[in-house]
Amino acid sequence: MNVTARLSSILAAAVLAAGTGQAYASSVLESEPNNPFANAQVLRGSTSELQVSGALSKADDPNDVDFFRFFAQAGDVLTVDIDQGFGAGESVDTVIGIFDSAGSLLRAGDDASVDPGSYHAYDARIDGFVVPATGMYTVGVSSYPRYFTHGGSTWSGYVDEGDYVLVISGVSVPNVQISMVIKPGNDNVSPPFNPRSKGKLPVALLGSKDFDVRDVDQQSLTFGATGNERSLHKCSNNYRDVNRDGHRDLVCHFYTEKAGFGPSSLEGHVKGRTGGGSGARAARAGSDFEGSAWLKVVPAKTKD
Ligand SMILES: [Ca+2]
Ligand SMILES: [Ca+2]
Ligand SMILES: [Ca+2]
Ligand SMILES: [Ca+2]
Repeated sequence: MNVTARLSSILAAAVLAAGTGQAYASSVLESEPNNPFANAQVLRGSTSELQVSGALSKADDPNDVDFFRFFAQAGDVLTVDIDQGFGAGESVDTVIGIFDSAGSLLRAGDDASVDPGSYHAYDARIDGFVVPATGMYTVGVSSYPRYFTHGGSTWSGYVDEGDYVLVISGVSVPNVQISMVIKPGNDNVSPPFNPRSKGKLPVALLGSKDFDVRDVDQQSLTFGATGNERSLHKCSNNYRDVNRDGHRDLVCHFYTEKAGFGPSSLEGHVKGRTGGGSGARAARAGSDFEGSAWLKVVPAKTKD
């Protein structure tokens, strides 16, 4: 297909997608190389749905297949769905597989009934996959007749090419509870402060064996009366062990004025997410966390 035809088919697909109520605004683009299995692209999301726009393309690899890795929890019921792969100018007949972290093929999927995001039954789908254990899982996308086998290799055969959208839904959003201290180093358990202060409030996010503070995406941090306040000034990156328990901690400074505290505030809340990094750290990343700590607000002076 020439470029103009390609472009008009993409536009046609976009218009049709809009017509069916399907929106892929939050899709990430595939990042090659995402094969073989060990090179899977890690997908992270703050919602229960992960979306990626990909292509099986000989320009990527003469035998292109695509792998995407994500975190899921035991009991999650997943739908893994290909949309816009075949029909309306698209022409790849997709097959998919779900693998555990060791590469065992747990489920395979091929043609399905036409759903709201698909034009043709050739788009693969797996419904009702129950996640057996909390951990990392991988979805592979290939084309008929190159079905997946254990380890992420495929049957040989004609290499089909084309764009697709992969939608993984039903992933539970992890929400890890962490410990924190407001005004660390102050011996008072509830250090008093003035909520109208122009100053900054130091908060220590306490690391543990399950929470490595180096994984924190610092720009994601919000802190204050509800935990949604965008009050971050900056974090210090020396990861000092504030409470001397052998785990690194992260001390961040937040603008007191932006934290939204009032005279009746009892607790401060922090919210954030892990993300970034590489290697084993990236594999652990991608979960939301929150923490709370007591605070004591200086009583307002009354004139009487
Ligand atoms: Ca690809
Ligand atoms: Ca690939
Ligand atoms: Ca579909
Ligand atoms: Ca198919």
